[in-house]
Amino acid sequence: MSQPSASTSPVTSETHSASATKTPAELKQIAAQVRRDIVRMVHGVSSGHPGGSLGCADLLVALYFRVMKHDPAFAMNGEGEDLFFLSNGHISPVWYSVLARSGYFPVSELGTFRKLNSRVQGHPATEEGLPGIRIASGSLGQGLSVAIGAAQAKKLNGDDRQVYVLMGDGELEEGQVWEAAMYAPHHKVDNLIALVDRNGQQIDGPTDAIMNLGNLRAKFEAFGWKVLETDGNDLEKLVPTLEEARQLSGQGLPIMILMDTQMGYGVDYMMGSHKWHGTAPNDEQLELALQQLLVDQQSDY
Ligand SMILES: Cc1ncc(C[n+]2csc(CCOP(=O)(O)OP(=O)(O)O)c2C)c(N)n1
Ligand SMILES: [Mg+2]
Repeated sequence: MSQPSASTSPVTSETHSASATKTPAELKQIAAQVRRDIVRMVHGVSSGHPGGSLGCADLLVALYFRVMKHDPAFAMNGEGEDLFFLSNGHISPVWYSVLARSGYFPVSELGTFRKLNSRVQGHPATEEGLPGIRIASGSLGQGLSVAIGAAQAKKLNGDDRQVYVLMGDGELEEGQVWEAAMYAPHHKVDNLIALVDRNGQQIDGPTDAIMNLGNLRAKFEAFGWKVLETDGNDLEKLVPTLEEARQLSGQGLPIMILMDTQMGYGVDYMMGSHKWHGTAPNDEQLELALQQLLVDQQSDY
């Protein structure tokens, strides 16, 4: 199954800036490779969270390969760069893959996912010094608060770049999210672009059944946010929405993007149910997934 190293792949290490001009077709290819990484990582250790990871692959690829200004040389303070925080830390496979394929650390390190002494643990953490990671996450509900703090620090430092944070929809059931949601508009944190992975699923079932989130647009608008909605699995819609959000920043309001996705997107038998929130595919299921995730120039680690 081993393929040529990442250096021969179209998915190469380079410094990405907001001016990068990868087309949606190129981003799609990278996203398919990232999805291959995700299913192989969780299969390799029979654990982890493929569902949300697959659903958010298009977003993370769009951010790191097109929208964000960032430097894989990685400086913890991120001065002069856009910052990304993954609040729903359980979908670490997608983030690790995108970071590795952006040049933050060797793609081969993905093969150590969830293993003893690996830097690539089940939930992102900072103590191992993995480039790209600025906070430990996985305890749901905290990322929006952290991102607000980072955004305010940028303002105090005269740094005009943006802060992005991704949350799960089930994660919105955490009370801390709403305290942060109230704080950001009051303090005019308008260099913040928050995103919700609205896949309608959480660990135990559909969000509607577990605790209905109601009308999220109305709720965030009532709290004073500028709200955009988009299809998180259609790069032709997602990229323009991310660009619109950037245009809208700096106008006094924090920005919320409600992003409709499908848990497990790209692997047919994983879509449409919460079952694959935290279940790894077996050997046969992995092969089936890889057959559906085709890439022109495959570069599996
Ligand atoms: C504070 C806290 N409570 C519970 C959990 C366990 N947990 C991990 S993922 C998850 C479901 C979250 O749902 P969602 O944010 O929609 O993520 P998805 O299932 O869509 O990936 C739960 C309850 C946790 N990680 N942190
Ligand atoms: Mg969800």
